[in-house]
Amino acid sequence: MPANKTYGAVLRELGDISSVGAAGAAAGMTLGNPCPAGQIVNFTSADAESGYYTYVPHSVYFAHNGSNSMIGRAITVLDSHTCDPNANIVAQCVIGIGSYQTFWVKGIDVNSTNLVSFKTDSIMSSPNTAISVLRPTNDYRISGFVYIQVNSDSTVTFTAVIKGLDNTIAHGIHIHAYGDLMWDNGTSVGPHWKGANQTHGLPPADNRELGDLGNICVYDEDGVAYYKYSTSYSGTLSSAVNFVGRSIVIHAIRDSGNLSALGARLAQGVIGITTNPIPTPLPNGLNFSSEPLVLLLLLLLLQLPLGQLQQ
Ligand SMILES: [Cu+2]
Repeated sequence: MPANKTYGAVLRELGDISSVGAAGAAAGMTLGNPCPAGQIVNFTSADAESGYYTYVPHSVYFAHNGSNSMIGRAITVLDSHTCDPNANIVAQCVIGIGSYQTFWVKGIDVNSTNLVSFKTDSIMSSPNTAISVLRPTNDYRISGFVYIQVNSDSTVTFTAVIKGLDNTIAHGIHIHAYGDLMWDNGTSVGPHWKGANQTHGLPPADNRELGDLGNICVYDEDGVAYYKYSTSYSGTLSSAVNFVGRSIVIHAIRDSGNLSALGARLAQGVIGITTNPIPTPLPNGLNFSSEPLVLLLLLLLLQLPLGQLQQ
C-alpha cells in the first residue's frame, strides 16, 4: 500500500460481491454528479494501517433498519477518492448484522429476529433475490455461493454451488444469526438464526429453527456440491422476519438434527440483496430428493409379494 495514497469507501445498492462490480451503482447516486450520494469517506493508507477507522456519516442511506436500511448492501473500497470517476474497486464486503460478542453496535438489539428490512427505491421496488458469497474459515479452501429467491407464492428457494467440500459426506447448511465475519474461525456469526421456542431440527420438521436448511449431499463427478431447497419457513426478503444481513454457514459434517454435533464451520458468507441472476446456473439432471426416493422404493419392494418381483 503506497504511503499517503487516498482511498474512498462507497455504499452500493446491492450486497452482491460475487464479482467486481456486481454490487451495482452507488446508493443514491445523483446523475451528473461525480460524487455519489453513497460516498462514505475518503481515507489514506496511513488511516488504514492504524486499524479501525471511525466515521459518522449523515446520509439517509446509512440507517440500520427500516426503509433506508444499509443492511445487506455492500461497501466497496476504491483506489482513489470517492469523486474520481476513474477509480477502481479494490475491495468489497457485505454489511451484515453485528454480533454483540465481537463488536459494539449502537442502538441495535442484535438479538431481535426482525430488526432488518429493505429499502425500496427505484432500483428495487420489489426485491426478490439475495446472495451469500462464501468465504472459507481458517485455512479451508472452499468457495461458492448460496442464491436465494423469493417465489411468487412467497416460498423461498435456496440454491447453492460450492467447491472444495469433501464429496464423500454430507455437510450441514444453516442461516446463522449475525452477518459478522470478524473472526476467521466462523464463530462471530453466532448461533443459528432462530425464533422463540424453536429447537434445532431438519427440514421439513414443523419445529425447527428458522436457519435450519438441512444438508448438502449432491455432487457432480468433479466434486462440485449442489444444493436446492424451497421452504415457506424462513421468512422472505421483505417480511418482518427476514434473513438479510445474516449469514450462511457450511459445516464439516452432516447435520443429523443434533445440536451438539454440528462440526466445524468451513465457510461463511453474509446474505446481501441482489438483482443479478444466479452467477452459475445448476446443471440439468440433479436429483435433490435422492434419499427419500430410495427409501420409498425400498418400502414398495418390501410390500410386494416375491411372486410379483419374479415376474
Ligand atoms: Cu451452522
